[in-house]
Amino acid sequence: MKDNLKHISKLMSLVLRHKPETIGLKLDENGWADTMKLIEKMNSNYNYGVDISLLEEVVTTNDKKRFSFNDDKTKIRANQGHSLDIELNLEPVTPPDILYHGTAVHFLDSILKNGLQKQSRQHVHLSATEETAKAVGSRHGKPVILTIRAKEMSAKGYLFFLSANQVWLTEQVPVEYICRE
Ligand code: HQG
Repeated sequence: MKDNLKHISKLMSLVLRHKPETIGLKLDENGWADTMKLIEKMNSNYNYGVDISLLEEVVTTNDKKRFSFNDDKTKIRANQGHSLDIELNLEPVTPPDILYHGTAVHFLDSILKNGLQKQSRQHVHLSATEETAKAVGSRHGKPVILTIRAKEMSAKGYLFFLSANQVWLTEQVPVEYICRE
């Protein structure tokens, strides 16, 4: 991704997931920002020269498809990863038998004692592939991939959601459903 697009994307992750107040932006209860307001507030705080076509480029070229517009592009939001208390309004979906969670070795003791907790985010994030899980885990240190018996969890009543960018989300994963590869 071009440098400028990367800066814009990072700023959007910050304001659309965690701290809209950094640029004086407000999100609605479903995490949507007014597209024009976002452009105006980014430009009044940073010199990235954002306009609608740059924003469209970020949305379509973003490596993890982190953001979506609504149908008429008047609103924009992050697809997942929020620490803000917003309601994404996703429908529960039955997961595949197995999902993966990538983490770092230094978290293992705690995870195998307490299960996977959502920490500062709104959900625990799970991946459909080991490859993605490894990349997620590597962000925190030496990666380790955990196998989650998702279908069994779902049969016991735990809810799973699939974000618009194909990240699996759930409230927590108790220890008994976690295997170390
Ligand atoms: C760990 C990125 C100790 C958990 C990625 C993780 C993802 C525990 C860390 C998205 C624990 C939280 C989310 C416990 C969980 N004890 N550690 N009981 N339970 N943990 O960043 O899943 O690039 O909040 O294993 O691709 O790493 O931002 O979650 O290591 O989809 O778009 O606590 O962020 O996407 O870290 O990553 P995070 P995550 P973006």
